[in-house]
Amino acid sequence: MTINPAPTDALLVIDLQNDFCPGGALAVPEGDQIVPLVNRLAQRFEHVILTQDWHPRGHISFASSHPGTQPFATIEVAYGTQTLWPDHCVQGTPGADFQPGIHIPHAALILRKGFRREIDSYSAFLEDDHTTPTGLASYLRERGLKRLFLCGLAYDFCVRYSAIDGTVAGFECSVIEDATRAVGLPGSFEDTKMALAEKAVRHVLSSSLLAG
Ligand code: VGL
Ligand code: ZN
Repeated sequence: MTINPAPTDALLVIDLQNDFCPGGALAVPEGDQIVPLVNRLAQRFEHVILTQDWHPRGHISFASSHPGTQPFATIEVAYGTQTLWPDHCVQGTPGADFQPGIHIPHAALILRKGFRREIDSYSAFLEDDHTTPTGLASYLRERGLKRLFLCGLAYDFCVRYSAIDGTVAGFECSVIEDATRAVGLPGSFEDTKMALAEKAVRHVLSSSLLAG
């Protein structure tokens, strides 16, 4: 199958930042390996949007903000269950910078998320209270963008929730399976596959987008 990106399609590159790559604070296995592929995919799209996980110090998602807890444990917070992480993507630090191999000069929007201390935001559309919008849906609608292809990090967190919220907001979402990698907490990869299938989010391969 060949997919030719249309002028109403956008590539959404999720959180391709140093802290999510090997050597980073919350390294996703092989996270850096998708960078050349993402660069090539981006050339096929007129519209590219990058997201950037962007937390203040003392963010609610950091285990260090909750004495007595460890990274990867979960706690209950006002908006539900929160997985705790090592401190990562702290605003203005090198870990929050984009992976230096990314070369997408025509990307029109960099959307920062997770910048409120009291709410995490996996999704590029809604913060984790599932209510507070980031503004992305309005941006896409105003620009006439209808179909989204998602890549980046991490498959089982920010890619997952962005694809689901994007679908609920009325955008046709596909995940480019080989241009993403998972954190891989117990069961998280399998849960994500099921959750995306349930919302009719498609999985496509980069080859189908690069062929045409
Ligand atoms: C992410 C965990 C914490 C992600 C962000 O980008 O998938 N995961 N913050
Ligand atoms: Zn984060």
